[in-house]
Amino acid sequence: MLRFLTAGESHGKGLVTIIDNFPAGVKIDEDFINEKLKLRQSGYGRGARQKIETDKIEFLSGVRGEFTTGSPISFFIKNKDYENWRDRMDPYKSVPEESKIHTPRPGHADFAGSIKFGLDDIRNVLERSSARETASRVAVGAICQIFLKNFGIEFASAVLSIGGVGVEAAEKNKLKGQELNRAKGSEFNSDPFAFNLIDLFDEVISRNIKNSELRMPYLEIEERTKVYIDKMKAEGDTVGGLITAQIKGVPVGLGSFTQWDEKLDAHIAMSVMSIQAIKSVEIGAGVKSAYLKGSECHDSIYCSGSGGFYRKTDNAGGIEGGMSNGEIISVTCAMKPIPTLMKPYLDTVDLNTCKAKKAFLERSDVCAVPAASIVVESTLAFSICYFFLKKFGGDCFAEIKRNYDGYCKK
Ligand code: EPS
Repeated sequence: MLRFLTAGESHGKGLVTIIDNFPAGVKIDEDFINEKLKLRQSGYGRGARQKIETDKIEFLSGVRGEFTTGSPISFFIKNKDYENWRDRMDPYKSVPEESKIHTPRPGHADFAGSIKFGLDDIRNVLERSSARETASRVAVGAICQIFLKNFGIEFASAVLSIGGVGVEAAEKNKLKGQELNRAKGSEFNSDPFAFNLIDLFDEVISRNIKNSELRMPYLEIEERTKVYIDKMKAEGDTVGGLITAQIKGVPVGLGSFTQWDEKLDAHIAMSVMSIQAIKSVEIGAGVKSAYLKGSECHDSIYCSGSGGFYRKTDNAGGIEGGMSNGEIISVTCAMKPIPTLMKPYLDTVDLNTCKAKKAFLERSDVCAVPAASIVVESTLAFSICYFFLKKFGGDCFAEIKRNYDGYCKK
């Protein structure tokens, strides 16, 4: 069973990750991983911290001569900012009373985390709950993507809207350019909230996402969104948004209908929901399915001339009965605004004295939605890799390839 563990604090020495049960014989492209790490650091609205860091993977084990060996893969990602935090993050030096934090930020892990672990300094919670940890997860996802690319499985992600900006323009665009939509002819397609049906693999759309500082599929809404982010920054506030991700080339039958925890959509929901600040996960038409009739919602099945099967619509988001059905897997999720604000808007209390306080102010990102879209793509890559290895098994690449080819030939 493929699994991974991460460790590390936001201002500690760095992040350590172990991936277990990854097959041998997979050629590792370090540039691809570092490119994904760089993408995760970018995006309009990121804070000063990203100017300090240049995330790069340093393999400690499990990769030799460019190929995985089958042993646990471990790697390190350095926190350059540690130099500025040495004193406060030292494993041996005691923490002076005046530098301890006792006022939890509403919306953060601070409150429940410090009560749960009996901690008298909220820094012990915030350091680990920080989204800095997502650098590890992006590297894990990139390694999974490298493996899955060998089987024609590709991933894409985009930001649909930030703080509500983008929704209206996306709708306008969709109405004037139906050809950009994958699911042509579907009644659901004309719905303004059918964002999940934007084809992220379309040449124009994917070029737009690549050229956009916000990773948005429609460049004309980018300027308007940036103005909004600037306004939030000036107000000392933060903003969230909607993210979508798609996976192409997944064979029929990953996941299972036989047990609750074998379902691909259940695993995907857990993966995506585990990302810091994510508050919802939808697959395919998602919430909208509740408003459709059965005859509108379900994707009719057709035979292609070559002996395969296809659908004209994809409201199921590529998953039926907990299994991939061969169509594009599409996931949409909502990210809440980051809870660390630059102005004292939120009320809180001192956990020691119970006195009313304002939430503490700290350097943060105004908007990290573009970065989170890369994290979403990465966690999906782990989920797909997990089920791919379950189905096609094997300890080395050649064995897995034989199993895959045998299944696909059937
Ligand atoms: C974060 C706060 C900011 C972010 C950080 C997550 O860091 P700092 O407190 O050092 O300014 O930049 O994210 C990262 C460091 C990262 O690499 O994504 C938080 O409070 O969660």
